[in-house]
Amino acid sequence: MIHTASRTNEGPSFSRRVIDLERYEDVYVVGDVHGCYEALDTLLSTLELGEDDLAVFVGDLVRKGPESAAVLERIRTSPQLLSVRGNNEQKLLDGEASLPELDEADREFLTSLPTAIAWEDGLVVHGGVDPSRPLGTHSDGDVLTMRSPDGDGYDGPFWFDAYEGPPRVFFGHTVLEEPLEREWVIGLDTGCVYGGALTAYDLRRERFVSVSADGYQNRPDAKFVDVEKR
Ligand SMILES: [Mn+2]
Repeated sequence: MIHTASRTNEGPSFSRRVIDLERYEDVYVVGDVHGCYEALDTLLSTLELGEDDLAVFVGDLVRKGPESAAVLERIRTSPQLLSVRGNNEQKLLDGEASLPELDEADREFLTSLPTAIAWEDGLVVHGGVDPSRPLGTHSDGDVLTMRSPDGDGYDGPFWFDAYEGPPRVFFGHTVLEEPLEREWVIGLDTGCVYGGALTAYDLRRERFVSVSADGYQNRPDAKFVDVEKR
């Protein structure tokens, strides 16, 4: 009889890579890039990552902006850069969208992306988690697309207004006017592809590092969430 590892008793039912943060010096978590290679390059230059540093991306590396292939190549060839899967990577994998410029190495990289990257008291996912349910009950699809537990719209209520960890969740997917820093949530999608900023959270110094970005798509103001005004 072949014994396969059961996931039921070993944590959440979504795919997860666990890392040991003590292995790294500086650690950053970075918001949605969406093919904005220039902004990515500027941010990485600003962070000055050394061999012992790490940056984890919240997914949505691709689509909407002009240089998805360059973004993927940069991330997959840099040992200091890791990413979770976003809903836009999932759309490519599911055949719901296509980017003809991607090559076989890009596709293998997309397939390899976990839904979550976790450490002792932190969790990086693209969308978020439903505050009304235990983490272990979430599927890959749940954490990829969570915005409001009641739907995918921008009308709220948003999951991150009700969530009380642990773990602290680092997320993108919902475009924010400003990065969000609360005890249990760090929101990082500041809409670089819409002319906002590309944002990193510096875990060691507990501060944001943002670079401004050229916009490639228009977005109505109502779809930038202004957390302070709600
Ligand atoms: Mn996105």
